[in-house]
Parts: sequence; structure tokens; C-alpha cells
Amino acid sequence: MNDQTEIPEELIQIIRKAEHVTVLTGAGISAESGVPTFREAQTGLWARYDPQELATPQAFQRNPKLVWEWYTWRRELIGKAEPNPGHHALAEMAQLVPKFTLITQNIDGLHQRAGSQDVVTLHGNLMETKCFANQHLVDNWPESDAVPPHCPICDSLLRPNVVWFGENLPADALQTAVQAAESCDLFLSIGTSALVHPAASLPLMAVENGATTVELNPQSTPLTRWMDFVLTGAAGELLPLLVTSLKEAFNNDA
Ligand code: BV8
Repeated sequence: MNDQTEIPEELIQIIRKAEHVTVLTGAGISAESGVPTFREAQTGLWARYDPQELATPQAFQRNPKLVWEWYTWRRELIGKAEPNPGHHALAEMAQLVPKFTLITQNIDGLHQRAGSQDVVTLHGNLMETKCFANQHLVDNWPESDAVPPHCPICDSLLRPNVVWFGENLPADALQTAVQAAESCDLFLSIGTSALVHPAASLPLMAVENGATTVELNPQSTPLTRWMDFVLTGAAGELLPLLVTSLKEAFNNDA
């Protein structure tokens, strides 16, 4: 499929009239910030590891040093990344509609750095650290050669504050996300392969609730067949186009 270069007028009119827009993003929206997507082959030292194998409590218990160092590498990557026009376009869209809920599977914090407010982070935040035994959130810890370092409160091993496979999502974030999917009149699924649950069920809840549903992705996914609109292309290109068209539609109203 080659990428499209414009947004259907019918969709612009639907967004213009929407009361509550809900957006779910995945790793694809950070791809143009230089952050490799979850399913892209890992580079360099990490090429031989399957992310799904590393992002589990079992992997951490088996080899805490390896998992800690993988996240340190990812944190350094993300530290060098900047929000891209796709992140900024979503922050702008939130100002144009009456109610806007942004749900992300990403742990890179780029939506927040682009100015999005009240981001519902389903899978945690890579820039936050907690301990394995008691979930103590810690901002800093005593210098030591130990890798991973130990919790200054209970001495258990520190880990990133992200949701691993086999771990429950934060109950409040998931509840907010489900409510937003079930009550919105427009749902956009952006840059996600829609393979990881329960996040992947949110767009289908929106279909169930009768919302207009949109998928934005250069590739098709298991969601594509259920979507009312399929925007084929990169988020960093199509979202700014969408917001520009939306602003023109509002100006024509004025
Ligand atoms: C749980 C943080 C209860 C860590 C992540 C029901 C059915 C089947 C399986 C399950 C189920 N319920 C639970 C499971 C098990 C499991 C699961 O879903 N497994 C899958 C693989 C089958 N889920 C869980 O374990 C969840 N916990 O359900 O708790 C429970 C408890 C015990 C036992 C059972 C249930 C926890 C899941 C959270 C895992 N943590 N991240 C870390 O990052 O290290 S998931 C991680 O992978 C990401 O956060 C993200 O969610 C996912 C990757 O998906 P995407 O974001 O979509 O990224 P991906 O690379 O796949 O795709 C990128 C897309 O972007 C592509 O489509 C590409 O085309 C597109 N793209 C590329 N460039 C661009 C673009 N799009 C736009 N613009 C571009 N420029």
C-alpha cells in the first residue's frame, strides 16, 4: 500500500462535530523520533534478544543485570529522542475538540514532552524506577557497583516502572482507557500493531460502542478490517495534515 497524501473530507467533518475523541497510540508514533518500534529488529548488542522475552518478571529474576542494562540502553536512546510532528499534532488536536483522551502503550514520555496533558499511560514510564519486591518508586539511589542497584528503602533490586508481559496494567489507567473507548464518538488507533492485550481490545470496544473508528498506520493490522477509516502512512506526516484540515474546517465555520 502506498502512503496517502490527504485526509478524507468526510472524516474531517466527523472530527469537527465530535464531542469526545479518544486516541490510542503505540510504538509507531515514536518511530519518526528515532525510537525503534517494539517489533523492529533490535540493533547492536540487543539484536539477538526478543523484546518479549526480556520484558517479563521471569527474565528479570533469571538475569536482572541483562534486563536492567537493556532498559538502560533504551532509556539512553529515548533521552536523545525528541517528540516528532505526530506527537505535537495530537497535543494540538486536544485543544480543538470538546473532550480528548490520549491513551498510550508507549513508555517513552514523548507525548508528555510534546505538551499532551493527562496522558493515560497503560504500560508505565521508562524514566521512572521502582523496586521489584515492594514497588517503592525511587528517584535516586546511593552510588554503587551493583547492577541493578538496590532499593534504598527495602534493599530489593530496582527495576523500570513499566508493565512487563504477564503483569497487570495499572487498574486506574486501564479503567480510564476502557471508559474512554466505550463512551467516545470517535476513536483513532495510531501506530500500533494491535497485538498486545488488553490495549488491543480498546479499539474494538469503540467499534462495539458505535464510535467512528480510524486506524493510522503504514501497514495493515488485525484491526484494519473493523475500522471505518484507514489512513495509510506515517503519523508524523498524516497527523499534521489532519490537524491543518481540521483547523481549516473550523475557520470555514467562523
Ligand atoms: C496482562 C512495556 C493480565 C515494557 C509492554 C489476551 C489475548 C492474548 C494475550 C494476552 C491476553 N491478555 C493478556 C495476554 C498476554 C500479554 C499479551 O498481550 N501477549 C501478546 C504478545 C499476545 N499481555 C500481557 O501480559 C499484559 N498483561 O494482560 O495482565 C494477565 C496477567 C497474567 C497472565 C495473563 C494476563 C501486559 C502487556 C504489556 C507488556 N508491556 N511494554 C517494555 O516496553 O519493555 S508491551 C509493548 O509491546 C509496548 O508497550 C506495546 O504495547 C507493545 C508493542 O506494540 P506496539 O506499540 O503496537 O508496537 P509494535 O512495534 O508492535 O508496532 C508498531 C506499529 O507501528 C506497527 O504496526 C507499524 O506498522 C507502525 N508504524 C511504524 N512506523 C510508523 C507506524 N505507525 C505510524 N507512523 C509511523 N511512522
